Amino acid sequence: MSLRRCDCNPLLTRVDIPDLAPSFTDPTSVFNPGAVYFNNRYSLLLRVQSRGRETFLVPAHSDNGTQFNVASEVVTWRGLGKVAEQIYHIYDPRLTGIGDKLYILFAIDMERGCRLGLGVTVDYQHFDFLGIVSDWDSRNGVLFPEQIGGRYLRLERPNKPLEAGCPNSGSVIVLSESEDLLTWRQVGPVMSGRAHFWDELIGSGPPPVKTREGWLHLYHGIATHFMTSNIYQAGVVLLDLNDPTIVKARSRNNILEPREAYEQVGQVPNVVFPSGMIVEEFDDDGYGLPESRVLVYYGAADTVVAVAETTVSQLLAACND
Ligand code: BMA
Repeated sequence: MSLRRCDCNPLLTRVDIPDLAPSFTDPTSVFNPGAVYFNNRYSLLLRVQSRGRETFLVPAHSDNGTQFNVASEVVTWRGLGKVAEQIYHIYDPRLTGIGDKLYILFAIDMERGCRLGLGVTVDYQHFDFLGIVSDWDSRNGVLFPEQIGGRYLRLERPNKPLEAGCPNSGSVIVLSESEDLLTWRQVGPVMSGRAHFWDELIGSGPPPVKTREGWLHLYHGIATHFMTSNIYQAGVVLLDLNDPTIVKARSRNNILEPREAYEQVGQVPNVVFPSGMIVEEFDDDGYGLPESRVLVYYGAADTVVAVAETTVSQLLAACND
């Protein structure tokens, strides 16, 4: 198997989260973390859900990637007050370092639906809200770590109504571009869900990582079991370095599926949701080294955080399974 769960799993559960009154005490769950190696440490941005079902983002840091200290403060966004409309939840942050800045793309649930929001930090202590950066309903936005052809690029999964009474979701990941990170246009589709198979609905996982072979990208696929239960799994694709709308290879099988009790049982059963990926070694030109250790952080059953380990070359091989 290309992804091996760490013995330490579940990596973080609600008992690892300190009481942070007035935001929360004794929270319900912690899941879907963003992850990055930034300023010489492994850092997560945790999605913590209170018993009031409010959502908070909480930093956590580590020296080795598998033992984390959770900060005793929640992220407060400077500049968020300029949004007049009520925001219900800010969640599923995806982290991308560009130069000395760390950008955070996240989903925002608000009255008009779900939008992508963008934030930035340089020290992982002060967080600035930059704006709502999708005019359309969208989720699972992930920023590329460098400009390509003079443009910033991101992958995202626009949301469409699927069935009456069901939340919006989607089966197409698209590429979008921007000159200034704030105003975005959709360039075109990158990949679609495969009806009847493990990835009927899809959405980006962690931000893509540059390798000599192409952009390595994890995504989640959802098998919709007669619309009664959704099974969230992880897969991997390889996108062309110069034109990431071109899929060079895509795993036929999932590379991680709910098998452990902490993945199968929780507030949303049968979910592995990869949201952070840290490649430890790059060459001088910024390409991930084939033998580099890769840590994949994921939410399990919308209840706990888990981590799995692999290498760049194993993920590349899985693209062609
Ligand atoms: C998706 C998102 C994720 C969540 C998953 C399973 O639509 O809301 O945040 O982990 O559903 O509930």
